[in-house]
Amino acid sequence: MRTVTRLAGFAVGLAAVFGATYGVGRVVDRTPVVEGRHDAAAIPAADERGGTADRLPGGLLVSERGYSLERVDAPAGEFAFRIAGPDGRPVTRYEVAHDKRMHLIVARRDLSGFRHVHPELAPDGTWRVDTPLTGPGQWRAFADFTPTGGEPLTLGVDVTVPGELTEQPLPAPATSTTVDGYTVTLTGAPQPGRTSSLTLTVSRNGRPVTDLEPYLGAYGHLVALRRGDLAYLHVHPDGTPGDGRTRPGPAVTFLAEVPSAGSYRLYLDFQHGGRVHTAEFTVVAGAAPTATAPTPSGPAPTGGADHGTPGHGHN
Ligand SMILES: [Cu+2]
Repeated sequence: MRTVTRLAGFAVGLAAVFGATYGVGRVVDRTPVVEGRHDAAAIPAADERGGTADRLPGGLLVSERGYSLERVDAPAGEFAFRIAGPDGRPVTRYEVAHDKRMHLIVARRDLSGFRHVHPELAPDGTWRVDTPLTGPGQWRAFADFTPTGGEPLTLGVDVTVPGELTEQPLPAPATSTTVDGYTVTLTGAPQPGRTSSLTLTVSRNGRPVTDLEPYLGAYGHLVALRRGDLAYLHVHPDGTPGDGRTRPGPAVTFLAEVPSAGSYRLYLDFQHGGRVHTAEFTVVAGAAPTATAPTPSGPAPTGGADHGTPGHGHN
């Protein structure tokens, strides 16, 4: 599997589209500008498409490489959108990636409320799904897709759901969490600018779970969102069901690369007992590795991906 596929969330950016970042606030009404959005401009100029040294994280832009995410008015209880292509018309042909032609991920700006759903495509190019926005707040919606004939792409848009919002503090970093009666343990720590191995281990009632079920073509599906700007990283397991070496648990290993130091929220979707469960973790990239995190290559020389000048003085 090509690296670019495995790290599908790392949209290979074009410097020319950075300016579009500043347009996001205008596209969506009533959404205050979030300071962290400026982070995109701090990322060093990316290579041409296909470059590997510098990557713009996915999901920061509402429009990229000629494709734009456009919300469509929908009845209450439904979320609808289109992808406009380089010719301005709705895209109707998509490649299947990880079992689906469209992955829609939503989270609030405070990283709460994560949902990962799969809309249905109408012939006119409109994607519709029962709304995954579960309550009031400032949400970010990510469309993760591959247009036929194009490269994988993740576009993001802000969505406001009116109502009283109680902002949730980001949970403290932890290496273990529970969800639906499962205990999930994380080993490994992301290191900015290089690929790190993250292993999630699932148990229930103190026993390792060794019969995880394939979900979206894998034994686990991991999304990472960066605190502050919700840069989107979609990482996939190191191995797929049926490849002769990947076991159905208890451990699922991912290869992930985060673009900068900072706090990230990890969301692991896994299927067991016919149901999908989501385990969440806060991790801090760039912190000292934990004892369980192997760092075979020793201290990393600083890579090109984290040379960005932090901010640019709007305070
Ligand atoms: Cu999906």
